[in-house]
Amino acid sequence: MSIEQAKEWLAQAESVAVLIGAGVSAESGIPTFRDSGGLWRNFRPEDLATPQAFHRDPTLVWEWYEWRRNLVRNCRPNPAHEALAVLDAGKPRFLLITQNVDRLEERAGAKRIARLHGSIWDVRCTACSHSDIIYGPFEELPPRCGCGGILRPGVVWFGEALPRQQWDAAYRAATTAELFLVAGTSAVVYPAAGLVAAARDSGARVIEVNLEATGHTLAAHVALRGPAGVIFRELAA
Ligand code: BV8
Ligand code: ZN
Repeated sequence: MSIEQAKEWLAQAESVAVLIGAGVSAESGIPTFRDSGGLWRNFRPEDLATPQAFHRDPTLVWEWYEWRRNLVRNCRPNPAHEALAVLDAGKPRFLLITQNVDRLEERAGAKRIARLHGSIWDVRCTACSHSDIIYGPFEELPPRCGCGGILRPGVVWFGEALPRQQWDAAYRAATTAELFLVAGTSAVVYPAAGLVAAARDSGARVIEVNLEATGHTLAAHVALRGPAGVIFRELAA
């Protein structure tokens, strides 16, 4: 089984679902969560990406997110994002299911996206229902709402439910697609990681794109080893 087999399946498929993680944004210069070096000052996401951490120290959590926002703001979509946008434009049924919060998929032109873990540009007030999209750097951390309440990042933290509509669309696509691609994700975080087995159990052909073997590799029919930007460019060629 190789890239040729993957290209053939991709050409044949009328319905394609793709699950991506931080590895797909790595070639844009955004560090992943669990690769060597971790994302930030050796904190684990499980320690910072939680409502408890935010409640305990909103400034520390915001320093992490502001650091990432400044990084992402200066990054560009890479060939993997661009190839996924081409795939989206060319398939009758397609859904790009992302765990990433950088919105680089959208900047590359992808249209049919299910955003499972929110967006690093979204903010939500912890006191009133105000929510907003703010791209610029904040004057002060933690940023405040007009009502005086503290704003939180509009992302899904550990222990928080995924946005219902996004999850339902992702689950429906994963369990009805002929072809399911899973790329740049370490298969650690649920329920997103569960989509791979759900797709496989529903009869989809499963292709994994990753630098190394992961918990998804056994469920994949084809495992393509290498950087997502290189492999997706080849697949879309
Ligand atoms: C939920 C926030 C229920 C946004 C993230 C005990 C207590 C509480 C919960 C749990 C528990 N045990 C399990 C859980 C469930 C928990 C979970 O899964 N925990 C894990 C750690 C065990 N999940 C949750 O809590 C979820 N919510 O279950 O709610 C519920 C239901 C109803 C009502 C209330 C509650 C919420 C999960 C979302 C957490 N938020 N982030 C942000 O700041 O970004 S998760 C975080 O990890 C990011 O979103 C990231 O996307 C995600 C997954 O990481 P990956 O994307 O896979 O990145 P990683 O670095 O791990 O891997 C990179 C991969 O890329 C590697 O494989 C590498 O080889 C590869 N790679 C690198 N470079 C390249 C490459 N591949 C190709 N090319 C390259 N160039
Ligand atoms: Zn408010």
